[in-house]
Amino acid sequence: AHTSASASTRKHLNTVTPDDLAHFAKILPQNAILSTLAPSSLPSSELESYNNDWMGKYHGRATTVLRPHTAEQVSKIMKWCYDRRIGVVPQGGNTGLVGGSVPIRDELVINMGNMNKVRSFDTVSGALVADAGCILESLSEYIAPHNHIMPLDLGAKGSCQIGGNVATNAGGLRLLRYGSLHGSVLGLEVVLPDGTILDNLSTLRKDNTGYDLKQLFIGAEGSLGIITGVSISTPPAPQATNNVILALPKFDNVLPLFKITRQHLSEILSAFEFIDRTAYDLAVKHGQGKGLSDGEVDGAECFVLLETSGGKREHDEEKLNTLLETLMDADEPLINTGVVSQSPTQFAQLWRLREGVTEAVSKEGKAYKYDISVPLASFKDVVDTVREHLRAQGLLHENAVKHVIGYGHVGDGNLHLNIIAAAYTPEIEAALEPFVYELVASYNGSISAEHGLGAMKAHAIHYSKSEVAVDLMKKIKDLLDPRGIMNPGKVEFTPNLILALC
Ligand code: FAD
Ligand code: 2HG
Ligand code: ZN
Repeated sequence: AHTSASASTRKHLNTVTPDDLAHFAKILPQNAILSTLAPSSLPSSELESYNNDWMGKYHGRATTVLRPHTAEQVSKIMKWCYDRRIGVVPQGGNTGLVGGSVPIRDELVINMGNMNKVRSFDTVSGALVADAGCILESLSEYIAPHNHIMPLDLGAKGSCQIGGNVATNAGGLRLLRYGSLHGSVLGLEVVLPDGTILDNLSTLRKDNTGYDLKQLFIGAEGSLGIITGVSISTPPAPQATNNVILALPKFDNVLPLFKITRQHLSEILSAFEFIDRTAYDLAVKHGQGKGLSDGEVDGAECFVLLETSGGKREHDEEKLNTLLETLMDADEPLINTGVVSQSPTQFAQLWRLREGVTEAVSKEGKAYKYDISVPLASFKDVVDTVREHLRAQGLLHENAVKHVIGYGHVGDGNLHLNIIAAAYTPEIEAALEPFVYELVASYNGSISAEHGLGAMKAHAIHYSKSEVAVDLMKKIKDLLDPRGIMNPGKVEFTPNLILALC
């Protein structure tokens, strides 16, 4: 197991006992309580999917998982856990990539999967109010007949929950167009650590009465409370969408390509995503989408997937075609070639190439994931520097690190650096950390652009935030969660006490 936790986490918290279980049985129906403790006595295999993360990197030892149906039930559970000082891990779809959604030890897991009802949808304003456990894709399907879309989209859409999205402030593939959840979330219902329900489920677009409290919980990774309801602004569905995959002879062309693309497409540009050659080859190898023919990828160092979303198909296509002609006709073309999707199926296949990289990577091996914000011009240098560092350490071979790849959201300055290894080992981790964090800090970047800190990076917040900022965060955490029961070991601000467990 590769986890890290503060020593204080372990000392002050109590574990779940059969007496606690008896109390939970007064709050929840029996089928909403999963426990290896008596009297349930389930085999621990029944809790495997709740104790292990998506990557198979982080492993908890929870004895008990609760699956409440209502905010009132969550409130009663939290009140009990507060009084009893039981550590609690809020869990959504468990697709997080930083070890935030599984316990570090045997904390109680509160899984939100049973809270999956849409509460209301306003077809005029587009305000959607839903239980936190609603799956992102189900919400997209719910509002599609009303010609609205969710303001965010990500590869994990089929499993991640809107509450988890908000808790991680997930970015994803539409951020360039619709901005972050700090802008589109209108209100939240949150159960605080002592069981108090903060009902802030407003559907108002404008409300400047005092502090905007919901912002505290967006991206707090379950460290301040459990989100039970989300009110979110959903934009009208675009009338026309197109996408195109472009093969570039060299990385240096990405920046000028981004500039010229923005000039030509302006308001209709809705995504500009980057995939390096190895990431592309892995996506193809593991059956994630179809793009260019073998001949077309020859000589390509990297790829860009761009999407347009606009109001009129002919207008958008004309703009896109003019851009492509300009690119191809230049004296020194920025691209080798490009494929424009010709059908909804091909549109989805091109997107799959980009969205499917994470899945392809997990089929190829065990990934160390660094989700960083660095200047766009340095994307390739970062990937190359880390690869050379691993080579110098003698770790770049089939039995250790197989690939070092880069892909991500160029439009947002967010690079996903993935180091794909045969297995998770202490040697590889020691070679990567703090090396990668120091490298990111040297660019004044962020060690977590969109995935959060979780168990992986809680101790490393100092690489991206000043002492003053961290101190203020600690005060906020202490104010809202004075007993430190919420998601212990993640977003904890006790870096000096961190112990690395391997
Ligand atoms: P979980 O993984 O269950 O939890 C994540 C964190 O939120 C944990 O700390 C947990 O304690 C907390 N949490 C969950 N629910 C609640 C709640 N109701 N109240 C309080 N805290 C809660 N992320 C991106 O930002 N952009 C991407 O493009 C992207 N693509 C991905 C693609 C794939 C294939 C995968 C596997 C992951 C991807 N992710 C991406 C990461 C992940 O999907 C997102 O972070 C997602 O938002 C997590 O949602 P979840 O419901 O699975 O939350
Ligand atoms: C993406 O943009 C996700 O595809 C996942 O944020 C990135 O797996 C990763 O490192
Ligand atoms: Zn991403």
